[in-house]
Amino acid sequence: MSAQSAARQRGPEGVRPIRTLRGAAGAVLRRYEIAVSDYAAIVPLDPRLDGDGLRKLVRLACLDLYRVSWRRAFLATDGARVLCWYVAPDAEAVRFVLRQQGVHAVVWPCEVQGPSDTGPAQSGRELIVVEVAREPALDAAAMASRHEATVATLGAAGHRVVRTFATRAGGPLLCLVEASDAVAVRVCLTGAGLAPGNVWGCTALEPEATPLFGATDGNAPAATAPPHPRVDRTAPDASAEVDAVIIGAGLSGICALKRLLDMGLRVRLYEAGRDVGGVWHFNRYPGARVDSESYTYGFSFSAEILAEWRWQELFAGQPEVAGYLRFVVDQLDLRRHMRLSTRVASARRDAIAGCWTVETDQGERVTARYLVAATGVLSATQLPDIPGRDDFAGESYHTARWPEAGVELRDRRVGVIGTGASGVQVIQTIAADVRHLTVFQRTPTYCIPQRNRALTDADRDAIARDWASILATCQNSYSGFVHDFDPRPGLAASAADREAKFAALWEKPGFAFWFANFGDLMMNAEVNAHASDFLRRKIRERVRDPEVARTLMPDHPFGSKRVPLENRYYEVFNRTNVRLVDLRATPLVALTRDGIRTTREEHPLDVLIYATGFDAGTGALTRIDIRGDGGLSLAAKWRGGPSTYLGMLVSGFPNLFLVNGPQNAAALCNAGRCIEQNVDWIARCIDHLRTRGLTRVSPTAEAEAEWTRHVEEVAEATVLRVNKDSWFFGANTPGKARRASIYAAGAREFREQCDAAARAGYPGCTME
Ligand code: NA7
Repeated sequence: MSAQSAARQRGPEGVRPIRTLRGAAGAVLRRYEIAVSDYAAIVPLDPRLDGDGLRKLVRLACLDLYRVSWRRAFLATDGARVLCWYVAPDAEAVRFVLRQQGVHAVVWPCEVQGPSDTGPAQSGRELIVVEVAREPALDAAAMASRHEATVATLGAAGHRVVRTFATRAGGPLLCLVEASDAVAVRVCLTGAGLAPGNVWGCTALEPEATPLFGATDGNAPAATAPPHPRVDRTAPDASAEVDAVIIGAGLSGICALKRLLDMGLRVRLYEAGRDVGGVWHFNRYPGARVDSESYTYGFSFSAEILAEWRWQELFAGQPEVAGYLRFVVDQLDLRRHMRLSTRVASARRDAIAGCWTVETDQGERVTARYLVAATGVLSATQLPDIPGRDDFAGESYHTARWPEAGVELRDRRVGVIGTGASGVQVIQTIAADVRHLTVFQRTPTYCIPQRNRALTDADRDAIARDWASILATCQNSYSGFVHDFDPRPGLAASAADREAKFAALWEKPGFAFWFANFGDLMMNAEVNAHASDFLRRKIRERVRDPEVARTLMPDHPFGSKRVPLENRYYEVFNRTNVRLVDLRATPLVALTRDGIRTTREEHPLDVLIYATGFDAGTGALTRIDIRGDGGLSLAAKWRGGPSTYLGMLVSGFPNLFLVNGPQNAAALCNAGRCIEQNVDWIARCIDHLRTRGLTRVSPTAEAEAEWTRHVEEVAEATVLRVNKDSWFFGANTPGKARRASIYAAGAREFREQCDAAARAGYPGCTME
């Protein structure tokens, strides 16, 4: 290829194609300038895979590299398996997927070991060699000599090595050799049971009528565009005016974006994080894990996504959930509607123009008719204002702002403040690795066993087969989970039957003990007391020191605070390197240079972890300067506590929609299920306006007051009335007015109320 034609074909990322390859079926695969990081996937070959299917496979397996442009990709098959291999430009890591080994999207830091000639191939003899070594003991010198041997072997066969690189992290041995003429891929994957030097013929890809990996730049020929969608500032939504702005790219924002785009709206989404995922992007602390059965947590609106995503664990860890959300966004090609690393600073309603003006911390300004706040129930972090906080000389981290690079905790003295869901997960995960762990507990919580496990192919087949009924169960349950209350009242059962039921529920995974318990568990204090007593006995059985066990036992009604799911949490307190500090008995006085001082003593620490939660429900909204009609600020309006209509609309703030806002059923709900319900209602409301030529919806002050009263009334009818000392009532945030911010009647009742309002033509709202 001449320099001129190469320049002509340069894509928007400066990608330079090297050459075009033709496969056996006459297909074309464009190749791009060689870069440094590689990605490979080996999956069983499905005989039904045709050209489109293979392309989809490539795209699927690539998704974890969405942030980078693809430089090359190809497929090879030995007749039973398919190998997909991609080359991408980020040099810090080797990423690969080995689905057969149950390893998914592993990212290992790597070191460049060999020459680094990034120039385009001049002849047909160059190679790329990637080796990932299994042996953890392999040092740099041994790895280098392994490379030398590989390079020598290849050189003897007449190949010129362009570069090699390797990692010393654990994992199966992977050695990929790209043959210079691209007619074959040699695979040496001993960890996968393949013989070294297997040669698989390349599978041809179809000519690219549509780009192989997604969107192209309109100015460049399709084949030269980076073949995977990127955040593209020149994407079609670059105008200063759109129909809707969405704040947040967590589950809610992604769901809302998809739905509004499907309705034909021009939509712009802003996300403060540098990637999509919302809480799943930020909560990277060790042990972060979803408490919903994974397969019920994701979106249900796309049959393709349901069919293609394979959950690995019954309760997925943070990397898997974050990977799922990236997968969804890329599958749906949503990135070009997003601005990542961009925080919405303000949103002001212009009543005359009938629009919202949104300004970001990046200086962007856009107007939109609709503003959808998908900011999350639990996303605005809370750092307690402890005296001397800045004096501490060690490292401190909030669980929900965990560094992407991770934190070295091994052999260090670590303190954790907080024993809510996040604290429990981090404590049980790190206890065995740290030199000493001090757990600072203010209020003990009832934790129930999560009983996580890997999902098998048989599980996944059964889930796919029964999907319709699983979804129906979730839709019709109290909290959107696969569990639902037993309609029998707890006191109708004999003491022995009650005990037997508690014991059976205890053995079940997830929230069964909470949401499949007796139907009046949350209403009847006596039934609740029996369940609470059962759980306290479990703590006593599991914790050896009776005094420590007593400190871990809550005295509030079960379920009146969010119930953490645990994996051997209580056993942590039998370890000699773990100490539980009861902050009720010995309150926290100050942070010192060397650690934490309580009224009794000083606890020396190297690292302090704040698992101290969030300014729940309203925090993420009031931290943005949102001003409605007449310049009224949302923060000012909610000074006395949140008030909304159905947790989704706010009087005085026309066309502002809250997904899972305060006073919604969402806080106690399986997020994926309730988010879809919220988004569906919002979309239908917008559709209602548009089909009638209307432009504005706002709840009446009366309807809002009525909903607020109803939310309070429901809370008073449950065991929540006994314990308002939680984020359910804003009690965990100093200075915040206490008012119920969750709708305790449950997701099913909530949906029925929402649907009734929509069917009746939104009687609680004015529409113009
Ligand atoms: P939570 O559930 O709000 O837990 C926060 C914990 O931090 C809780 O144990 C608090 O004790 C404790 N805390 C907060 N401030 C302090 C101070 N100043 N001193 C001592 N202890 C303190 O947040 P999580 O992140 O664990 O979980 C939030 C949600 O994320 C969870 O519900 C899941 O849905 C996912 P307290 O109970 O207030 O006495």
